[in-house]
Amino acid sequence: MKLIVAVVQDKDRNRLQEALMKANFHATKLASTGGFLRAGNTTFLIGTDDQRVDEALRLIKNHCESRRQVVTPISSLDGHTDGYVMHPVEVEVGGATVFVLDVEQFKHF
Ligand code: 2BA
Repeated sequence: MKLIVAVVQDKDRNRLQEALMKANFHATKLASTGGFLRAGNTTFLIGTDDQRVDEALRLIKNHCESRRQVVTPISSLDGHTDGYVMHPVEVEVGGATVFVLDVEQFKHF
């Protein structure tokens, strides 16, 4: 069994959730925040059989767009910039950042 951890943009979360449910994947959606943009994004946890990993990755790829964003980054997680002026930068975000992990045990009590 594998655990797929997928960080996606909020704009894509509903489409992806619907597609996962329609294809009978079990998924948990968490509200998350990117460390760089400090903007909200969504993290999906998807537990699935090894044989269905490619299918889940395809769904994620097909339902998550990459977008360009102009942002003024904040230099550290606590927001302290120590007097430095941060300049706006253009970054390409997403479609999705995905990790696939081996699951040692799965229990459902
Ligand atoms: P953020 O950390 O807010 O990053 C948003 C986008 O900003 C990134 O898009 C990337 O294009 C850019 N970026 C991030 N760090 C940068 C840096 N130090 N310098 C220049 N540009 C930078 P994505 O790569 O598509 O990442 C989207 C979101 O996925 C990230 O939001 C973060 O929440 C997550 N993520 C990405 N890589 C990760 C990793 N290795 N571990 C955990 N989460 C990750």
